Amino acid sequence: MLTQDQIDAFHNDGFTLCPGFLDTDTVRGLLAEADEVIAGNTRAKHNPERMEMEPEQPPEGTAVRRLYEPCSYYPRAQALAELAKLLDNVEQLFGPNLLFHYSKLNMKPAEVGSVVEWHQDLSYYPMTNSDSLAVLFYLDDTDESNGALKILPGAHHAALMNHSIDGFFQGRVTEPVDESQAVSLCGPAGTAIFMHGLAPHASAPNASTRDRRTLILSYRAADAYPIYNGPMTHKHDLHARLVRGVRPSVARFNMTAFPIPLYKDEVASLYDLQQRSREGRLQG
Ligand SMILES: O=C(O)CCC(=O)C(=O)O
Repeated sequence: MLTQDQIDAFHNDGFTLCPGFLDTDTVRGLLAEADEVIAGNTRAKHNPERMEMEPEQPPEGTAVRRLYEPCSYYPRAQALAELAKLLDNVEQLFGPNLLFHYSKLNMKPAEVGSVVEWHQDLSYYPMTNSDSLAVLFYLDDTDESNGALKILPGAHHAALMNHSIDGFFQGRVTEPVDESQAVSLCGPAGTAIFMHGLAPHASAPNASTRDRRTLILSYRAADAYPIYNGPMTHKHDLHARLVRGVRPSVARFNMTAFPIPLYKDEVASLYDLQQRSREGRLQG
């Protein structure tokens, strides 16, 4: 179970760190499963619904940027999503009725792993309430040199930061971020980070010679209903499923306003969106 200090840290700072959450065998199993999925894929030939490749490589390059929805498609990751110990922890934070929301495995491969710019997860999928979190499992020893997660402690208490320009969603914070307030979350393989959906976070490219694979599972309170925003709402909720308790028939609200992300064009992913934003292609 999470200790009271960990629960307090989650509520006060927007995150809590649990080193040793996964044992070595579980980490090895999850990595072996990912290796099997990735084997034989190249930038030129892969299924874009299951994985996204690093763009800065030749067509025969094999560096994967992200696996999509491992907890829906692959048995070891799926078992993790329903692990009682994990759900017990999420229940300590958000109560007995819980939805699994989505999953991804960010590969951040050695020497090429892409940047993730500052953003808040909930800016992508507005909900009636903000009881949403991501659990990030480091599958490699992680420190600043291979792209540890950076976070702004306590910033989840404030209103959602601006993620738009000219009314169009950019997928990244567009107001100044005071990086001097950021902390880097480092830890050995097996560390779990429980991160609130409103916590601003980012990570640098991986310039090191060591991979930084991170399996990310998102959960939310079952009374957090999506605010309808066209096809992206459906896309973001495709893998949602009840994993504990019941689905209340009444949506709970805990915010007075929620910015709606207005997409300029169809985008493949956060990376794609942030890249287009950097290039100034998402403005009015
Ligand atoms: O992989 C990372 O460092 C951050 C992941 C993240 O924020 C995301 O995929 O939304």
